[in-house]
Amino acid sequence: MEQSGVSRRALGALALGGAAMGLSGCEGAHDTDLNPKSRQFPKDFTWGVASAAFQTEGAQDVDGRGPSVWDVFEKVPGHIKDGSDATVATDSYRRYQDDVDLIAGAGLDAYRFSISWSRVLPSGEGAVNVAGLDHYARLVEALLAKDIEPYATLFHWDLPQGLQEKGGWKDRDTALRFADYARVVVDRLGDRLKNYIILNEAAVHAVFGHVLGEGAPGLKDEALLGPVIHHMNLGQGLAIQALRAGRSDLQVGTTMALQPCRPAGGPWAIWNRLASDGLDALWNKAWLDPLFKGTYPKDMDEFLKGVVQDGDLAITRQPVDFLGVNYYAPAYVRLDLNAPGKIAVAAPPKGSELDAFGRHIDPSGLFEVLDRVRRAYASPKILVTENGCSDAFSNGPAVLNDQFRIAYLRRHLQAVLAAREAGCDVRGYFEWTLIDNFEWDLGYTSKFGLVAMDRKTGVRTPKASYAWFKALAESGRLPV
Ligand code: IFM
Repeated sequence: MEQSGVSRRALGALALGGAAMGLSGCEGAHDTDLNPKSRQFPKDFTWGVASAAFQTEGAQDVDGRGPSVWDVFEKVPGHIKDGSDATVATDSYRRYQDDVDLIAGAGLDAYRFSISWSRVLPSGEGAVNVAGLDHYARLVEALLAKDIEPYATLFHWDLPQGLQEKGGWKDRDTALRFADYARVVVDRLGDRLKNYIILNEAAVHAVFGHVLGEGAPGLKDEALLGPVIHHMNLGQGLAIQALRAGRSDLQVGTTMALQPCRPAGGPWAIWNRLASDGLDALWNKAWLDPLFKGTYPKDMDEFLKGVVQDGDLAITRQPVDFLGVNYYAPAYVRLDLNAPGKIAVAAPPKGSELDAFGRHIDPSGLFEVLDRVRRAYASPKILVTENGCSDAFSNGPAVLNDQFRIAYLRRHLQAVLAAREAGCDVRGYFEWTLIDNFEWDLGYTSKFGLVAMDRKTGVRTPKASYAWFKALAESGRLPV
């Protein structure tokens, strides 16, 4: 996948069926930057950084944690680009206080981390592992002690392997087990942990884990798509209900990887539009519509045949306190009759500015998804729960004077300001990520952090972007 340049990271997009994917250029790069009238964020705007358990914690066999699908996937030769694994990662299970000190040192208001389901319930269901929950209680307390608001994601792709072996998200039962897990978390932590993000980028887990085989559980079966999508949506609805039943004082939301889907131009533009609409349905609407409207887009009918039961859509439709939006780049799409779903990835327009992954750097795409959510879903409160960029792939040390990252963040934050001026209710921004960590199938070759880490010693070194982000969070003023 990596050589063909059509992986998630290469284009920030997807195709159904890797083998059939190819590249074709989109016509005409356009102006990507936005010019907000004001460069000042409001005083109560939330500034944070985001992370995920599997990418940071390490300590996989410590204190009774059970294996997740990613523990199994990372051990298969060839799955991880540099042959590495996440057994140590940023060692954050042990060094969480160092992380908290860095977050406090940057003057940030919030930390988004994820809870490892298999630390809490080692086989995904049944007996609770108190030692696992204790870790998150310690982390939450350490954050609160420094006036940092914890935001916990309940599912960031690390399904307990025990549940995968029973069918995983393909099966309805996993949705019910997910709600049980949410209940366990809120019972133990709900008195201190007030902000919950139910799912992280469920589209990525559904497509890359179940159709393209590039992420755990490593399956390549297009028929799984409908059941996995629906059971994740159902599990999300049930988990929201479980949290709300547990306590009435929580802020509950969910995070989606929203991407504008843009058709490749040229003589096939009309057909490419069909493919890009198909991708939009699958990638964006199949998650937004069930949550906000209790419906699925028409294009999902084929995939969902026989999956949705009576009453399910009343469960998927839940009031949320905020929507988390993760944005990196738009997706360019073309029709390919040989590709499953007839959807294939196209290259960004000629002349586009590309990031280290070859993805189009396009802050206007962030404006576009924020404004779309405002218009189509009754303007919910929004948190940008991830945005950021990587160094060029390398096994070597991180770039400490990371001016390219500062420019990327500045330009995307201009888009956030412009979206606010257009009426989008964006209340916060979480940069991805605090420390260079285990970037899934890319191992440690891809570095997104504001802070570098020496993997031999664990020593953390802030980059130029850390100081830049600190100045921004403290003043709320975006430099030109
Ligand atoms: O590292 C990932 C994260 O886990 C989910 N969103 C995208 C990030 C960068 O690829």
